[in-house]
Amino acid sequence: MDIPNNKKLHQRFPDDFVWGVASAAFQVEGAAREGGRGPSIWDAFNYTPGKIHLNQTADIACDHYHRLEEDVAMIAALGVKAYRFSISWSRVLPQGYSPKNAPSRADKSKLINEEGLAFYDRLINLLLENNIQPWVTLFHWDLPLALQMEQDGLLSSEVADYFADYAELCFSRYGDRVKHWITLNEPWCSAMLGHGMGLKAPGRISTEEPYLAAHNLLLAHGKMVKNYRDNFQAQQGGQIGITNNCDWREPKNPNAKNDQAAAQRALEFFLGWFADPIYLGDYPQSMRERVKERLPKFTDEERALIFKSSDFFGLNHYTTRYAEDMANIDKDDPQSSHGNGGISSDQDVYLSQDDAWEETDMGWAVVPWGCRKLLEWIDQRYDHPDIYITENGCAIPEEDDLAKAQNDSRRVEFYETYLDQCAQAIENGVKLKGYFAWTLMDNYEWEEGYSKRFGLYHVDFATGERNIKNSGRWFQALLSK
Ligand code: GBH
Repeated sequence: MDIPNNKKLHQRFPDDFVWGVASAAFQVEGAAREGGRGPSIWDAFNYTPGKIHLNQTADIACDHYHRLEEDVAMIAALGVKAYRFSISWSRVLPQGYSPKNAPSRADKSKLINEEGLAFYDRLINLLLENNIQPWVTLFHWDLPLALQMEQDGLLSSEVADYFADYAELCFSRYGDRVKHWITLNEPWCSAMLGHGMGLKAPGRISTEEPYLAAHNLLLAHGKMVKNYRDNFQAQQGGQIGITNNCDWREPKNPNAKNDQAAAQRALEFFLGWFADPIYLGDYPQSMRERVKERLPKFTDEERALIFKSSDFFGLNHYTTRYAEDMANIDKDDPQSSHGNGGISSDQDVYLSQDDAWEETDMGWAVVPWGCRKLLEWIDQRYDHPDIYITENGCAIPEEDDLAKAQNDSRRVEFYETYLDQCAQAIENGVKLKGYFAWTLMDNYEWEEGYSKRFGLYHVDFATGERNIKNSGRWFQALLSK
């Protein structure tokens, strides 16, 4: 293909801008029952019939566990200087517990899995040898199954302490080399999709549990950060933050006051839910008013733990929808409860898409300007934080045909237009400091199994063979300027 001339685009980003690619342990590693790894809630969800496309499992996934050298060489070939990956908690602590907190019934001799720890040592060292900075996510949804079964998972008031002890093990083993930590990936998904809508592990459906799970995740984040700041940061000199996800909400009728309010409310229920306690000290007022007693309250101690607990603002962004006030909508219309991205009766927001917007293979609309508007909203609401886009990308239908998959011009266009809007945001004063493409290679797309491909590299899941797509070449060209 003709690689478009992207020199001008690259010049619009500062020299120290962090360019990276991202992945997550459960989606790429495979080796589910090798090297002493224990199961996570996602292994159990995989094996529950009907939860995953064609009941596909992540037992092998990209077999990254056995292809480490090859995969790091692929990252290096892109020209990126940062790689965001996650650690599988149950690979390093197979029972979930660490020696600090294990109940007496646990098998103490097998709490720490040195073989699992050694895998990430190899990965980190390989990256550094290739001049690539590791950006480590501590939790990308794969809670050790033992903590779900024995401790009520994210609904347990004690789960935050387990997070903190697991994180401490990672800081102490890797913090000499890892200078960028992300505590949680998209707690909104664990709370809403995992405990509200039943779409992700642990598959629960409730109008109360999402708020409790979210509260405990915020406490877990706060405790992990406190531990790092108190015991490691001064000596190791790294940064620690959280990654939240948010899709933009645009008022359906930009001149209607109640649509403007609906869009604002939808953003507060989505991103403000997690970012307000960290940057402003409490849940958004709109949530406190509407969710009432189902929304936990912070004690003074909890508030202090969470307030200002992120050194940077991690953002995953994929799409945009229109928002309008539920009062506008015919509630008898079965469509009216569709796609609210939250508990609709709490938000009273109706979401929709424009017929003119192109959709990706996930059904998510491609709306580059929504990315800029979201960056500007964050910049204003949270007083100009350093923002890193830790995920952005798209799935397009590629089936298994290699030639077809490699010619992914729609993905090239996606990156080109979204990055153009990122550059505009920077030109408008937003402190956007980095951008990670999702994702390095086609992988296990959670409940969609292997049916949705987001990679810059194509993966043949029958053979494990990887091949670069044109979008990968486009990044090479962009970064070689
Ligand atoms: C991320 O989650 C995950 O971190 C990653 O593991 C995953 O592979 C990747 O995205 C691709 O799915 O505006 O109502 O249409 C994505 C979280 C939440 C993003 C829902 C899209 C659509 C809501 N997603 N959102 S809507």
